[in-house]
Amino acid sequence: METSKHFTLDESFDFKIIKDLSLDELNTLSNEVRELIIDRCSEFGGHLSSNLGIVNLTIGLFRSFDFDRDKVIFDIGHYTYAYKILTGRPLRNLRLENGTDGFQRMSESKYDFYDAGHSSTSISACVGFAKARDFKRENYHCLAVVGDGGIANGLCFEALNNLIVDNTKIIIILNDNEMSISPTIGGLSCILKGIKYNPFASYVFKDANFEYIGPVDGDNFKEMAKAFERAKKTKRSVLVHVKTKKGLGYKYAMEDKVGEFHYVNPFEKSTGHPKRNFKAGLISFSETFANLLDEEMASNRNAVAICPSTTVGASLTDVFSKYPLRTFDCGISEEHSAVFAASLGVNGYHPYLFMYSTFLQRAYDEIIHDITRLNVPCTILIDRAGLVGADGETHQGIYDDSFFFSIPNIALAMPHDVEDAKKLFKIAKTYEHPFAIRFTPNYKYEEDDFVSTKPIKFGAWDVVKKSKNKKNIILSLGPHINGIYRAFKDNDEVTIVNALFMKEYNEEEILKLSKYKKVYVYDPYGVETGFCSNILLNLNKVGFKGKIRTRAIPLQYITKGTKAEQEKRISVDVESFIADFNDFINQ
Ligand SMILES: Cc1ncc(C[n+]2csc(CCOP(=O)(O)OP(=O)(O)O)c2C)c(N)n1
Repeated sequence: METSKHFTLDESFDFKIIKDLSLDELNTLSNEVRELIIDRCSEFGGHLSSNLGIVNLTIGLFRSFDFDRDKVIFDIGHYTYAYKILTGRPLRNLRLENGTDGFQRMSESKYDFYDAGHSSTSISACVGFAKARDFKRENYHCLAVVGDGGIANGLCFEALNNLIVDNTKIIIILNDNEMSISPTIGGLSCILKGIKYNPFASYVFKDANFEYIGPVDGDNFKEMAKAFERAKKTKRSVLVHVKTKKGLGYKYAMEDKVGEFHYVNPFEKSTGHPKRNFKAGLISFSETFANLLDEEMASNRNAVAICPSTTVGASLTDVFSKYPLRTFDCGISEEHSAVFAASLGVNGYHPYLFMYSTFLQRAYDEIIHDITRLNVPCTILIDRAGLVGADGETHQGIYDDSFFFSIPNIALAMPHDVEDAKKLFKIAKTYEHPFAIRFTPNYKYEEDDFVSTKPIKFGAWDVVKKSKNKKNIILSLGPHINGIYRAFKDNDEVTIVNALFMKEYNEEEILKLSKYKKVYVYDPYGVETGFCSNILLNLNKVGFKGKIRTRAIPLQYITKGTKAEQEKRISVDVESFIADFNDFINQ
């Protein structure tokens, strides 16, 4: 296994050797694990900084625990690269269809004890593991490793609240690198910083009826071993506070104070710059909405913006630093952010609430109970709608439209290009009720794309191309409209309609649709219980007599791959649609 302090980090690596390594050897192992992480991320992309920061802590865990018996659950699961490497998964084809997953996956290894992707579930899951252990009268340690960003989310507080009155013992390892995606925000991070300077602050944890150990230097193997051995012996649950450095070992990641190396696309190791120009030919909806927000903030003192923890990915860093008093990154806090937005709406402000589709799921109740029930002006900008590619099943942005269809008072729209986006945003600014706009992060621009020159009216669909008769109609939405347009622009028996308004569209749109003999509804951005089902329902209501076919994302969890692969796998790509549509109209 080991040849003169060089480790073979492949499927044959046996983590049991870690317990016998000298301090020098541990440092060599840690450098080599970091090198492999940098190599793989530079080739495939991934969560670089968090993974570099946690390597020594992970090695420290292997020295003190035995994961053939003990169970560890990593919060979010995005910083498990070192853990994967040390359990014989050297990140081959990282995040590709047949490669290593970017998160912990029970289906991938017996050492991944739980699945995650969304933040702050680790302590709750760990309490469940510990309860099951106690029920079965078994004897092993249950650990939750959680970041200083993740632990500030309400879900962790619910778990801690439960734990305080429970005699189940778990070990919480707080991986404190003072960063979430960007620098950690909020009161808890001040308390954590305070512990470093003022040991009395640690009583915040002690008072909560579990032990507190720390702060421990996460680069010091001896200190970690001492702390972990102590944690193993405590009777009560215990929190070990470990200080780590995000980006450790890679110059550009260490210098990053904004969060740009938290998640990277493939990059040149020597410069830290993206390998291919990922933006070539791509138009960013995220940047478009960030610029529209900037203009609105400048002209309207009542505009406020909220984005829980994803400001970098949503291209909001500049506008948030330009208007610090009216913009809020509240940390990982989707539920709080939604209620915060609703209450600003009640008080006469117009909140712009930016969330990724997948994380908006956390705010489902607050959207019903607060934003839409109170029916306040609130624009929800839903980024990363549709299939997301490499992040896989925990991050797909395909459920939001389906859940909006069961909620009153909220309009939902989707632009197919930047011009649509601008027109929809203009409507949202003066709309007095909740209005959600969902969009893919970007789309590929082609010279012969369809561009609408007409103004948009609230609730109206956009006719992309009209046929000479009422035989066939395609109702679709989002950037794939361009591919449909290219395929059928010269077919005078096909009408194409861009359903800009997916919800709260005018009744007359359904009446017009029902006049056609064959209707095909194609929604490659949402599950089949969303827009497609809604059109079926409404056509039924008006007594539609023709034929109808639908194509949307089936109700399955869609695992990682590139977006194109995922679309093909479930047959929602434009080519599959075109073939099926031709079959439909030729029957
Ligand atoms: C509910 C939810 N909201 C947002 C995210 C996006 N996200 C992924 S990693 C991350 C930062 C986590 O910070 P921390 O827990 O401190 O870990 P670090 O990456 O700094 O090591 C965020 C916000 C998420 N995964 N889940």
